Amino acid sequence: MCTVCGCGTTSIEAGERQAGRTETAEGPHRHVHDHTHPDHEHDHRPHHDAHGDRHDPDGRAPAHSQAHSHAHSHAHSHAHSHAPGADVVDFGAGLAGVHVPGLSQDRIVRIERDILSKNDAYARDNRAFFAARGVLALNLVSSPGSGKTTLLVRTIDDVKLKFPVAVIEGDQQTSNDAERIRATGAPAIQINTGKGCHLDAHMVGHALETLDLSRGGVLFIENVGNLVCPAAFDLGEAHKIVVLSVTEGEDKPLKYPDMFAAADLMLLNKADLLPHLSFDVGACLANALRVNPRLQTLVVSAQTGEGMAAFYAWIEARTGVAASRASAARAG
Ligand SMILES: Nc1nc2c(ncn2[C@@H]2O[C@H](COP(=O)(O)OP(=O)(O)OP(=O)(O)O)[C@@H](O)[C@H]2O)c(=O)[nH]1
Ligand SMILES: [Zn+2]
Ligand SMILES: [Zn+2]
Repeated sequence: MCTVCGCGTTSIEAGERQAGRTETAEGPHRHVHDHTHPDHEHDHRPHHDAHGDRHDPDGRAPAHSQAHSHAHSHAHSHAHSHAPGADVVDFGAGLAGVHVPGLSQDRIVRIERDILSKNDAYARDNRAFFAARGVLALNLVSSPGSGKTTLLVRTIDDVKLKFPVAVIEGDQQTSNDAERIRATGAPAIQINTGKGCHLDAHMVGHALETLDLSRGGVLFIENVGNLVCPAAFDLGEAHKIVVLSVTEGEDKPLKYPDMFAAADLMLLNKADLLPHLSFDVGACLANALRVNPRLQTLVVSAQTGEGMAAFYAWIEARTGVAASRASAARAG
């Protein structure tokens, strides 16, 4: 979890901000704060202080302004189990399910609850924003390199005449993926998370302020390549889609169960490579269903297009639902 990772140096790409369109804020929440814009410097604090809403950049305490040292001795208890002679040392066995040096399990649970409840409030705003516009938001999660961007590029090329598509790209650094998406003609905005290992709902809310999002379209959110942390963060999406590639091993759903439990659809990608591997598709799907019996699964190749039509049908069925919800909301 991100109490471990120390996330918090996010910057939302300024290149997409149009000249003269500073904070026109079509997005679900309007507030500004200290994130970096590559092309200019400004201090948002007066506005930020003025609106007084829940907002705490990164959810972390202010940094100390002066270096200091303090020597102390302390006793601490360990929340991991390693019975003498056992061949497993389990750091996930405690109350918090995670180990953070220097923090007790109770404290981790409290911090995590606080971070997640703030996130959930932003996610609700995002969800309301999508609902009002009939936008279907899909959050793509996976380990690095499973093929998310390749899959998105092919998907956009194949569906863009049927419905409008926009993309939010999450990466620790670089705008490479957003550029690959823009080459398809679809609007894309990059969120760089710096040291952060996942997108959160607050970051997505800011990206929505500048993204050119059409009513009734599909918003793909490509999360940071990481099979762990993005599972915990609701972005306001309709569905998480986990992309697993056949080069990663069929036991990934068992090793990283949270992600497969959080997803509604699994795309097993790079199927074109199966003739060269000893990967057991049946075993992989069975493992995924053990973790999440409701998970839908499709075997695809983003490279050859195999299986992709079924994915487009899955999306299209859901765009209809999003659109009819939006018109029902307008009517009633
Ligand atoms: N053979 C094969 N290669 C693929 C397929 N999909 C993606 N790749 C390759 O896998 C590599 C990683 O693909 P990306 O689309 O960049 O993966 P990603 O999930 O977006 O990566 P991150 O954003 O870094 O997490 C690239 O070399 C792709 O060409 C596929 O279906 N088959
Ligand atoms: Zn993390
Ligand atoms: Zn903010």
